[in-house]
Amino acid sequence: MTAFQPLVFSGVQPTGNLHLGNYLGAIRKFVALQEKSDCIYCVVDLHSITAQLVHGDLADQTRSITAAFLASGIDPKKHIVFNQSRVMQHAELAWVFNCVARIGWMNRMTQFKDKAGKDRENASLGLLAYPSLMAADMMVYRATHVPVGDDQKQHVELTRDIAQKFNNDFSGRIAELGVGVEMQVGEETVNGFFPLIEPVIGGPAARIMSLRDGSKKMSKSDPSDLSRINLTDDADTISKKIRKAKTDPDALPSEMDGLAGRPEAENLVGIYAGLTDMTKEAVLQQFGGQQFSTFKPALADLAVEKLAPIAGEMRRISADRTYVDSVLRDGGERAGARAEATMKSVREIMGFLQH
Ligand code: AQP
Repeated sequence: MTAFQPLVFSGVQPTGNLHLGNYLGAIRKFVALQEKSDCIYCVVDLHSITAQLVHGDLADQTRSITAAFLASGIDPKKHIVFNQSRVMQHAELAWVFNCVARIGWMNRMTQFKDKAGKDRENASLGLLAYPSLMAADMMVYRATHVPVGDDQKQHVELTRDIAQKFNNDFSGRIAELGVGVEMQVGEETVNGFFPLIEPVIGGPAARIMSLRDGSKKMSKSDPSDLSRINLTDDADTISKKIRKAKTDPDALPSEMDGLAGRPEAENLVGIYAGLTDMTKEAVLQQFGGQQFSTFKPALADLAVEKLAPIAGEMRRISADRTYVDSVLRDGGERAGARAEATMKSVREIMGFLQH
């Protein structure tokens, strides 16, 4: 191979209702990227047990995320949609990466610190090793691009570090077996087995914050339902949540500088921009000088207009459980074949006796 084939991979955990942050930060990008690239989208159920081992409704949550992918416009025939636990090569490569990565690298991950909180000793080993499994998710397909929200940036950088260390540690075997691919690393052209994946992050909605606290990201696991807009919320609920969203008493500014130190105001402007594909600057040009009593209803109408069709489609697709399961089964088979091809080379590179 002379260059890695462009391939997009990303995943979402089945840990609760999808919210506007997941949609604007990730799923909308998934949909846009499928027009020009080969894509694999995964419901990462193995990740969901890192923070909470027992889930009464894991299978239904998995179906619900799948329905959200399909309702948002992901095409499971042209691309691959599946749930992670069907393809055990993810876990196999994660074990290899656990041995490539260093404990210090994992200890530096801010998401681990946030999720483990003060009681770190009591967090699962899986939560600490989560980024290693995430790296394996992408590298088991030798993916080149990953659309994610800003909160995942550090994990993507870690994936590049793991890939680079594997490529360096096994450079001799990779060359000997002829399974490497030429790639540019800084000034140098090197031959490696795993690509250095690029994150696809950006735009005004890369990090949507809680509606109750502009310093915390919108999250499925926030105990307050008022903190997020779920993709399944009805029009009244969306309007109520936006009406109750925390703001300040000042009018919206006309320039970005005027949003400094006003995280809640900036968040609502970012949501409006994300939903309309405008920049925050353009939103401020439109609404600068207006009070939240004017802006909030406009935002609520927009959110309802954009999200209601997805919620309706999700309900329709979710009602056909046989169809949803068949999408995951078919996707799992196709993903499994690709993952096994990578793992066959990995086992050979590492020298595991296989015959
Ligand atoms: N607030 C957000 N703004 C923008 N993007 C976001 N994402 C998550 N929250 C925001 C992006 O959504 C994708 C799927 O996320 P995930 O379910 O795999 O895990 P997460 O990042 O841990 O999301 P949550 O909602 O906060 O879930 P819990 O509460 O279970 O941890 C990712 O691309 C993520 O960046």
